[in-house]
Order: sequence, then structure tokens, then C-alpha cells
Amino acid sequence: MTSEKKLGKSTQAIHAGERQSSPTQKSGIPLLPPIYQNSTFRFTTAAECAEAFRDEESGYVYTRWGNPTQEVLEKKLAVLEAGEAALATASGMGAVSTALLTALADGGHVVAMENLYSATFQILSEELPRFGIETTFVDATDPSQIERAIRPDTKVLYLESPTNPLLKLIDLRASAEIAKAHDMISIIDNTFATPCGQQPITLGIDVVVHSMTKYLSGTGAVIAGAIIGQKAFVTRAKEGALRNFGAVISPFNAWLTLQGITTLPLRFARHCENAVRVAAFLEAHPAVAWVRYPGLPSHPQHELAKHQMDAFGGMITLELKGGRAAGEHLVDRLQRCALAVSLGDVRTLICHPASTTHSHVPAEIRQQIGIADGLVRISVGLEDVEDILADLEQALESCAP
Ligand code: LCS
Repeated sequence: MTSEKKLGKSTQAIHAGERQSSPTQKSGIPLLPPIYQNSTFRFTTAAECAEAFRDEESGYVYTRWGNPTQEVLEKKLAVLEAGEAALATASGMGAVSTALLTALADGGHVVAMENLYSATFQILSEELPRFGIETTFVDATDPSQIERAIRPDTKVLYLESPTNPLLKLIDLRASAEIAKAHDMISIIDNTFATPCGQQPITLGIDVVVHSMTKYLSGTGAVIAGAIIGQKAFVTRAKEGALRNFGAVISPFNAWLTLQGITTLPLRFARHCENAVRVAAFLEAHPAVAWVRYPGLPSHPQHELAKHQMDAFGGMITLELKGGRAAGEHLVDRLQRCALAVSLGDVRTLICHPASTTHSHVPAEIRQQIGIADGLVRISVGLEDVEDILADLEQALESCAP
């Protein structure tokens, strides 16, 4: 049979990792992977149990150590992100923290993009310094800034691209080369792009993390995360930080995420299609000061986007000419688009990052990196685009400066 790595994205999303034996030992294999909703596994002999503890490949012991439903999801994730292995985690932050704790097991210094999701920024700027791990934040859109921040003890390069919420892009191939030359582990949060928008591992990045709460699960039903990378790194994460700190996904959330991923390529294509239309509409609207969308020629890194990404995603950031008051007015007036944090949902979600997702980033740092108080972020959903545009149009009508 064709190797799963060679299949098309939609076929991978549906089939990868799913072939199994019958759990009932009768003929007939469940078409959907079953939910093994159990915390522990029983053995018939002490020797068998001891063997499963000694060699984890030989059996399941306890769901914090591994579970068949989680494993189907992990196999699918590894194929989709072109990695050797994957780990599913309880949340995106579970993935970020587990990846960082694994890469920094012996301490060291981090170089990170200055614009990151706020909880990631807080881990790097507040939590890890308590354990003696420092981070230098740079504008990684300029690879020479990464190079200049590297110290003899730098162990990790941490990136997001496109970034939350500014949609800045980082040249992943150039950054990965710098990390390799300095013996650092490069980690990227690929939540905004998904494996349908870019596959960082194919560009040389070592480790990919995801908040699967977003596009991968897709319907807003779960909180979940993932780590994908080389088998040795993933095994260290699984047998160390994940197991011991405990950010383990539940079998039910793993199963829900599996169902979501089967439609990811189809959904992502539609998110992108709708987002291009919404971004162009907003850019032409007289109440709008500027729009950032990697697929628009006005995006400062549009050339890099075309070169590095297979699709530009469903996230748009904008500022209205009337600043924060107009932005608040806009979100108050929308009827169909939902005022909600999170993203990658089938529903169009809109939020005001300075008072919500990025409110924990100190105001002076928000100003410095460009998260203006008037900035509005839209996660374009899968509704008919005419209905999204009509809702935005009626809400923007009264926002003119
Ligand atoms: N990474 C990125 C890029 C994110 O946007 C988020 C959550 C996380 C990691 C954390 O994932 P979680 O633990 O929530 O699954 N971003 C959010 C946002 O922008 N609005 O609400 C949550």
C-alpha cells in the first residue's frame, strides 16, 4: 500500500493512523477509531504487567502514559505535519510548555519572536525566569536579529508565523538554518497556518506545536494541543515533561479532535477563500485604516507568504480610522459574527486583542510591538461569505470617522 506520507492532504486527514485491528477480536473493524475512555489497563500476569512497564511499546498501562485513541490521533498528526512522531496534549499551552520543558531540560537561554500568543509570552517572560531560564525577545521577521541575540548558552529558538495577532511572518528556512548552525532546537507554533498552510518541518524546523482547540479540531468543542517532531524529542517529551507534569489529553477530546481533523483540508480551503474576500472588502472600506492578511499584496511580507505558505489562512487583523472606540463599536454592532476569543472555528469570531487575548502583555510592550489599542482580529468562519460581508457592512456603516 502507498506510504501514508505520499498521500494527498485530504486522504491523510481522513485515513492516516486509522487502520487498526478489531478491539472485540471478532471480524469487522470499527470504521471510526473507538474511544478507549478508560484510565487504566488490566493484565493477566505479573510478568506481563512488568514487561509493559519496562517496554512501553509492548502494552498500555495507564492513560497518562498512553491510550489507543490518543495514539491514532498522534499517528495522524505526525503524517500531516511530515514529522517522525507526535504527541497529543490537553491544550495548546500544554503543548507549548511540554515542548519548552523538554528542550530546556538542562536549562539554557531562549531566543523568541517578540509577538507571540500572550500565555506563551508569559511562560517565557514570567514562568521560566523563576527557574533561571531567560528569554531574549527579538523581531524575528529579521533573521539577523535572531543571530545577534544568540548567546553561548542559547538552546531554543521559539517562533510563531503568522503571529497572533499581528500576522507577521518569519522566514522559516532561514531561521531553521541559524538554529542548526548554533546547535539550538527550533520550535514553531503552527496554529494559525495549520499543516494545510505550511509544513515547517519540511523547511528545517525541529518541532511544531499546535493549539488543536482551533483549526485542527475546528468546531470549538475541545481544548487540545499537539507536539510534532523527531521521534527522539517526542519520546523525551512523552516520557518526561508530559507524563510527569501531566498535560495529557483525555480520550474523549482526542476522539473529538480526530473527527475534526478529517475535514481540516476542506475547511481550511474554505476559511482561506472566505478570508481573501473579507480582507479585500475591509481594505476598500472607508472606515478602515489598514488591514493585515498574508494573502493581500499590501501585506509587507506578501512575497514571503507566497513563497513559504501553501495557503494564507483565515485570520485577519485590522484597525479602524476611529481607533479603539470605533473598534468597540464595530464588535458591539455585529449580529452574525460572534464576539469571542479563540479562532479557527466554523463560526466567524471577532475580538479585541488589547483587552482580551493579549491583555496580559504589558501595555508598553504591546505598543512597542504594534498591538495597537484599536486593533481588531477576525477569525473568518465557514458561513456563506456574502452573509459575513453583509454583517460587517451593516456594523461598519456607523463606524466612519
Ligand atoms: N498558541 C496560539 C498561537 C494560540 O493562539 C493559543 C490560544 C494557544 C497557543 C494556546 O492554546 P490553548 O491552550 O488555548 O489550546 N489562543 C487564543 C486566542 O487567540 N484567543 O483565545 C485563545
